[in-house]
Amino acid sequence: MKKLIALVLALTLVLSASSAFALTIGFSQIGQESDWRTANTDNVCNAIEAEGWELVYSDGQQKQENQVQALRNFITQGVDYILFTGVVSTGWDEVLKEVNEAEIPLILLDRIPSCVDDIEYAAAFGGDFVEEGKRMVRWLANYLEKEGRGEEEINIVMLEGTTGADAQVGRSEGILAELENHPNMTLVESQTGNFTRAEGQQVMETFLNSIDDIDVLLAQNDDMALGAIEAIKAAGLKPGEDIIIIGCDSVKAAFEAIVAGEMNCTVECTPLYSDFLIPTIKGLEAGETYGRDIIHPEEYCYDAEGGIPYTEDGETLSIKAADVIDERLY
Ligand code: GYE
Repeated sequence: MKKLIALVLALTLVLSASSAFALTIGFSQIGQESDWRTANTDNVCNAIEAEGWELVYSDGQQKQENQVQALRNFITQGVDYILFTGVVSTGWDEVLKEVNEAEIPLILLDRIPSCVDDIEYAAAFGGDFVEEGKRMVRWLANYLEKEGRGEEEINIVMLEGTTGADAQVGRSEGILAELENHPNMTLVESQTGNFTRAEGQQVMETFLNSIDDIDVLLAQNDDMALGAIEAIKAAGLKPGEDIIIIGCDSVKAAFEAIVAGEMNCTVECTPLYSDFLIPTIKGLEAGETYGRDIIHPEEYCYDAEGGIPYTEDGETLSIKAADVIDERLY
């Protein structure tokens, strides 16, 4: 009898140990460059752990070679799923084909690689970066109109994200395309600030030193806008008044800057993927398929007063940041 109890106990332990890690998920993340990234990492990792799945997390520290190595390690370890977002768009063909050959379901998140049409993936979810760029300029044009400045000559500087990142390429494309519709707006200078506050601040300093009359800053993420605000203050100017500042992401720190009158608008790009990701993995486990569509979340635009159109049809209006700041968790 004792032997039987011991056997049952041992079996229970083995079973509970294996079911505790029913799935092993490898997540190759880009790095920790921004508030957006921190929120994204926390959201994805916490959700996986809350399911009781094993998470193998790798921080690529902005280096493609680190991410390639991480993906190869996931293959060697035989993880059940790979979550992947690439620091730049190109150069993933070979390693993602290796993932395909290993028959590990690949879930593309956030920045979609340029080889997307040549690889197999189980599901894909990320921001519509071209649309986000367009929204930044549409909001600006409608804001200037409301301020009675619709006909004015407007000098714009731009802080770009990491060169070659899907989010940089897409937002630049959207911004440039939409600027074509506004001959009174001139993009006088554009440089990368690598999506970080520190570089946003440095590059804005050089803009301020070399360009006399800056009316608008378009920052391809909020962190760079927040860094630039410091540079603008240090130059004795009033951010949000002397220079109109538009960011992207809609992190809480940007809402705070808007409420303080130091920033004018932030176009949303949500980092919260878990509500998509967890049901998708459960669905895949149950044999469902998701096709090749890249799913974009529903996103908005926030500013000081609300009421400014930013979609192509002109029908959706910006939301007042002060009204939602308490709900923003990141
Ligand atoms: O906008 C930026 C982050 O890829 C959408 O990366 C993401 C971007 C986000 O560093 O803040």
